[in-house]
This record gives sequence, C-alpha cells and structure tokens, in this order.
Amino acid sequence: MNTIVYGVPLSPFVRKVLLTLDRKKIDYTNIPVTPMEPPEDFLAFSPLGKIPALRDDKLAISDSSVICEYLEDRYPDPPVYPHSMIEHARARWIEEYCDTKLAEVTGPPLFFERVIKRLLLEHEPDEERVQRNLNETLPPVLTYLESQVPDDHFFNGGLSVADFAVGSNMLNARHAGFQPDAQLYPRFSAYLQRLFQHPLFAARIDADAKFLGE
Ligand SMILES: N[C@@H](CCC(=O)N[C@@H](CS)C(=O)NCC(=O)O)C(=O)O
Repeated sequence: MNTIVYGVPLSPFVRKVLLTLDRKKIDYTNIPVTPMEPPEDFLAFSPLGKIPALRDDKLAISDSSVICEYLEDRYPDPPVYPHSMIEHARARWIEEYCDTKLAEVTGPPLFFERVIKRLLLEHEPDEERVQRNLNETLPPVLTYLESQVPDDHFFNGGLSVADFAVGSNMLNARHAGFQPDAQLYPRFSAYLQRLFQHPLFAARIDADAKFLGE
C-alpha cells in the first residue's frame, strides 16, 4: 500500500511531514483534507480530528511529531533527527517550540487572518488583530529563535525536523506577507534565506503557489 498523507499542505504540521517524506525520498499520495470537512472515516485514524494523519501498509496514525518519528524509525536513511543524544534533544525541543509557540503566533493571528480567511471564507482580515500580534506577541518568539538558530547550515548540519518545523511555520508567515527584519534578526533572517533556497523548501514553495493560485 502506498503511503497516504491526509491534510492540506498549507498546514505547517502537514508540511513538516511532507518535507520529511521528501527528504527520505519516500513516495506518497497527499489527500488535501481540511479539519473542517474531513472524510467519513477520518476520526478512526485521527481521533483528535486534526491533520496530518498518515496511513501505510503497517498502520494509520496522526500527529506530525509521531509521524516523523515513525518515518525515521522505518526509513532511517537519510536521518532527519541528529544522532548525538544532545543534538537530538535540542532538535526535538526546537520542533516542539515551533509546533506550539511559533505556530501560535504565525497561525491564527497572521496566516489564518490574511490568507485562510480570504481563500476559504471570503472574509477580510482583522488587521487590528494582525498588527497587535506583529507588534506584541510575535517579536519575543523571533528573539528566542534568533538566539537558537545555527550560524551556518542547518540544525542537523544537513536538515532536521527542527528546520522543517521552523521553516514550515515561517513559510506561512511569508505567505501572509511577513518576513523578519534583517536588522533586528540578522542570524534568523540569514538562516531562513538559506532554508527557503534549499531544494526541498523551494519545491514546497512552488507547490504552495499552485495551491494558493499565485
Ligand atoms: N500536534 C498536532 C497539531 C496538528 C494541528 O493542530 N493541526 C491543525 C491544522 S494546522 C488542525 O487540524 N486543527 C483542527 C482542530 O484543532 O480541530 C500535530 O503536530 O500534528
């Protein structure tokens, strides 16, 4: 059975899984379901009703971090988690921080307002909410990431789930017209530039453009 990923690729969590599959050169089919209109049997393998979910010949599971770890165990080469105990824990922490905190400040008050509302709901964004976020809640998160990102290359030297989690969320911020100020966040800006130029991200940026009708 082919590997199937359920979830629209614009979701940062779905995108993290697709990047892991792409990195490992695993063939898959993406079924772009939204949590608002899930297929009939969706809750059977995603009991929380969230995307992404993955199904293959061995199992059906949900949650992007659980899925990425499963893919790493099943297809270890090339790795998307660092091998050293310390670097592994660090990559997992950055992944968790981005899935929780970066997603909170780049998702609902930015990407949802400026992109999803227009695309799916045909509503205008609440720019007051967007500006409040850009001025108050987003900057401390960028300051933290500025202190964490590597000076050159990526989190794993090669690429890791930490890079996929940072990049997936920041790509949605970019789709919503936001990029960090290079004067305030020089390391983070340079890191993002490297990341988005990487062929794996460049391919996702192209796929997103088609999805967004750009
Ligand atoms: N911890 C989950 C979070 C997934 C998640 O929140 N996905 C969103 C879409 S971006 C969703 O399905 N939301 C619907 C809901 O919360 O009911 C993961 O890493 O997969």
